[in-house]
Amino acid sequence: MAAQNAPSREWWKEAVVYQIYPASFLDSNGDGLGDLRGIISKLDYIKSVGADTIWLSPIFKSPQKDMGYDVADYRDIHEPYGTLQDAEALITACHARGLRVLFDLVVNHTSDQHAWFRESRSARTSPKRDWYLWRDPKTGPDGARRPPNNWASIFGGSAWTWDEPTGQYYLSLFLPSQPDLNWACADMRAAAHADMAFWLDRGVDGFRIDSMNLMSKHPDLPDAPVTDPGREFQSGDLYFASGPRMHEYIREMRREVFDKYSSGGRRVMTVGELGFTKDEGSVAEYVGRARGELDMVFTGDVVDMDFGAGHKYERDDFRVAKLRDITARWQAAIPACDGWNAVYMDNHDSGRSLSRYASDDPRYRAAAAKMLATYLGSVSGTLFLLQGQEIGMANVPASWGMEEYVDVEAKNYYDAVRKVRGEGADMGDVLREMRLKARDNGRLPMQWSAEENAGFSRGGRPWMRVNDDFREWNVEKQEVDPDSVLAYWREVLELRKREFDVFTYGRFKMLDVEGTSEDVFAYTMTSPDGRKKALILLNFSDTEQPFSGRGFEGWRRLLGSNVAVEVGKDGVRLGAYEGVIFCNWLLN
Ligand code: TEU
Repeated sequence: MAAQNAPSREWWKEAVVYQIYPASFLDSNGDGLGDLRGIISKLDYIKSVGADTIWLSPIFKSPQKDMGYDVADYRDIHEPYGTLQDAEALITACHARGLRVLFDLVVNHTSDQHAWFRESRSARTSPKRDWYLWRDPKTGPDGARRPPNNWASIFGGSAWTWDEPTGQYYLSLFLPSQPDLNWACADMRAAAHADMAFWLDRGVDGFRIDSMNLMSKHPDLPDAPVTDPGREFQSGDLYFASGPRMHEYIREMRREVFDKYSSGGRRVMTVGELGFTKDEGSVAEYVGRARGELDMVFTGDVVDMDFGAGHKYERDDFRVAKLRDITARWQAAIPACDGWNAVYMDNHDSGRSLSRYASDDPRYRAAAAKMLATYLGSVSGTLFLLQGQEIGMANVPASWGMEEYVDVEAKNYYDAVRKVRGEGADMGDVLREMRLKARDNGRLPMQWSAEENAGFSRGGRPWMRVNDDFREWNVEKQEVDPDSVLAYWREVLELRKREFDVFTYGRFKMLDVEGTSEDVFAYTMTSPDGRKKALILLNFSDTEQPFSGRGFEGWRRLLGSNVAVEVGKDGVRLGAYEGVIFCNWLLN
C-alpha cells in the first residue's frame, strides 16, 4: 500500500547541488575576485565531494550594487568574471564531467543600468515605460511630496525611488538601483522569456529563480497595514508576495520556455526562492505536481530560525524545537501535495548554520559540522550545499568590527540603527546579530589551503577579508585527513546516493521519546516500500545526551562515530554535537 505513494525517480530529485558564490570561489588571475576560469579548475573537486550539480549565483553583467543580483545585461558576463566564451566553456566542462548547471534567474528586478530601465526612465512616453512600475507622487499633509504608498524596501527606507526628470516614482523593493519589473506587461515577460531561452540554448540545465514570488504585485499597490507603528515604512508583502497573477506567470514561463527544453531526455530543473509565503497550502500551489509550476522552492524558514520578530537583525535565539517543527512540517506537507522539497541550511543570504545553530567553538566545530551534515544528508528532498560547507567553514570571528562587513544589507541596517541611537552609542547588540546573520558570513572567500589568502587569490587583495581561521580550516588540510569534515561529507553523500530510497525518497517520522533532552533531534526515515528504516539522532548540545533506544535494540550503526556500533538495551549515549545514523537492514 505504501508503494503506491512512492515518488517517481527523477535526476533533479536526486541531485546534490553545490552553490558557488562566484566572487568568493577561486580567483585565477590575481585580481582579488573569483572568476569562471577559477570555477572550471575546481570542477573535479566539486565532483569529488559528491555533488552532481552546481548553482552559480549571478555571473551576468552588473554594476554589482547587490553582488550581481542587479543585472544590467542577462546575455553578457560581468567582465572580471570572464567572457561569454568562458561561460560556455564552463557549461561544456561541467557536462563533460556529468555535472549539471543551474543559473540564477534574477527577473523580479533589473539593475537601473539595464537598457530596459534606461529606456523606461527616458520619458513618460517611452515604449518601455510600463516595463517597470511608475507612479505619481502623493502629497503629504504638509504639502510635501510623498511616495505612492507606505511600503518599506527590503534593504531599508521606502520601496519607492523618485525620478526627477520624469517626475514619477518607480518601485524598487530592494535597492533604489534595483527597479522592479512590471510582469503585468506582456512584452516585458516575452523579453525575459527570451533571455531564459538564451541560456537554455547554451546548455544550462535549469534555474534557481530569485525572489520568485514577488513578480506579481496587487494591481492597485495599496498601502500596507501598519504592523510596526514605530517605523515610517511598512512591509507590503501582503500586496507584493504571491500576488494575484503569480501562478499564471509561472505556468506561462513553463509553457513558453522550460517545457520547450524538456524533451528527448532533457529536463529543465527549477527551484524558486519563496519569500514571505509560508503556509503549506500556498506553498503547495507552487510545487504540487498537478499544478505544473515549479519543481521545488526554498521556503526560507530554515534560514530564518533566529531572525527577530520585527527584523532579521533583531535577536531571537535558535532553539532545536524550531528545526524539529520546520522539518516535520515540510517533510509531511510536501509529499501530501505530491510535490518536492529543497533541503538546505545555508546560502549566500545569511550566516553559516554551523555558527548559528550548532557551534564553531574549536572544541566542537568538527563534530557540529558533521552533525549538521548528518541532518542534511538524511532528510527527503534535493540537497543544496553552499561552497565551504563541506569543510565546516564558519562565520566571521567576533573580533571583526563593522568596517570588515561589505554587504549593503548589513551596512544599511547598521547605519539606520546608529542614526537613531546617535554617534558613539553602544552598538554591541547589533554587531552580535551581524556576526550571526549578516550575509557577509556566507560570502567569505573559499578556504582552499594554508597559503596566502587561503589559496583563494594569489597576489591579489581579496575583495572580502579571508576568515582568520584559514590555516586550520581549509580543503588541502582536510583532503589528507580521513577524520575531516570533508571526508565525512563525502561519506554522507555517498550513503545518500546509495540508499536513496531511505533518505532522498524516504518518509520522515519524528520521535518524541520521553526522557530525551530538548537538545536532541531524533527521527526515522523509512523507504517508500516500508522495508528499510533508519534512526537518526542529532545532539545539538555541548554535553553528552542519552537516548533510550527502546524499539530500536540491535539496529546497526550506518554512519557517524558513536561508541555504540548498535543500539543497546540501555540505548545510546550521544557525545557533544554528535550525529549518528542506525538502521534496521544490517541486523544480525
Ligand atoms: O533574496 C531575496 C530576499 O528576500 C533577500 O532580501 C533576503 O530576504 C535577505 O537577503 C535575507 O537576509 C534574493 C537574493 O538571494 C539576494 O542575495 C538578493 O539580494 C535579493 O534577492 C535581491 O535580488
